[in-house]
Amino acid sequence: MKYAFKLLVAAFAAATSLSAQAHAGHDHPAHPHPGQSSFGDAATAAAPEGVTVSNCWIRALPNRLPSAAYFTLNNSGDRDAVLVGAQSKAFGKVMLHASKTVNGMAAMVHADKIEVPAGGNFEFAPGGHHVMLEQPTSELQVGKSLPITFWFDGDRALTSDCEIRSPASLK
Ligand SMILES: [Cu+2]
Repeated sequence: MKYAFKLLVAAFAAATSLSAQAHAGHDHPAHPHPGQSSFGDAATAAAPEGVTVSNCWIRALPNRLPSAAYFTLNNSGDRDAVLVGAQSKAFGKVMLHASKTVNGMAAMVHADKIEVPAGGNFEFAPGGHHVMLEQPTSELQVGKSLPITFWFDGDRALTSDCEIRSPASLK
C-alpha cells in the first residue's frame, strides 16, 4: 500500500515536471479569456466589410445598476459577419446577452457570438438581445452619448456613439 502510494507520487511528479518542460521550451501567448482584455486595439482594427451599426442607444438605469445597449447591425457585405463581443471605456464589464423565458420568468443568458448573414440584419432590442453594461465608471447622463466598440470575427471592429436614454425608453 505504501509502495503504491510512493509510485503514485513519483508518477505525479514526473508528469508535472514533464509538462513544465513542455511549456518551458517555447514562448506561448497568454491564453485568451472572455472579457474585454482579449480584444485588440479598436483604434487600429479594420472595420468588417459592409457592416454598419445603427440607432445605438443605451437604456440608463440609475445608481450604477447594469444598463443595456440596443442597436441594429446591418451587413451589406458578401460574407457573413460574426459579432463576438463589445467593449466600452465607460464600463468595467460589457457582455453580449440574449433574453429568454425560463419557467415563465424572464432571464438573461450569455451570447458567445451573433451571426449577421450577408445581406441581412440583426436587431438588438428590449426584450431580446442586448449588450449588458455593468460597472459604469461614472453616473450615466440622459441625453449624452457614449461610444461602444463592437468586435467581429477576424479582429474587425466598429465603434458607434450610443445615446443615453431614460429608464422608461423602449426604443
Ligand atoms: Cu443582460
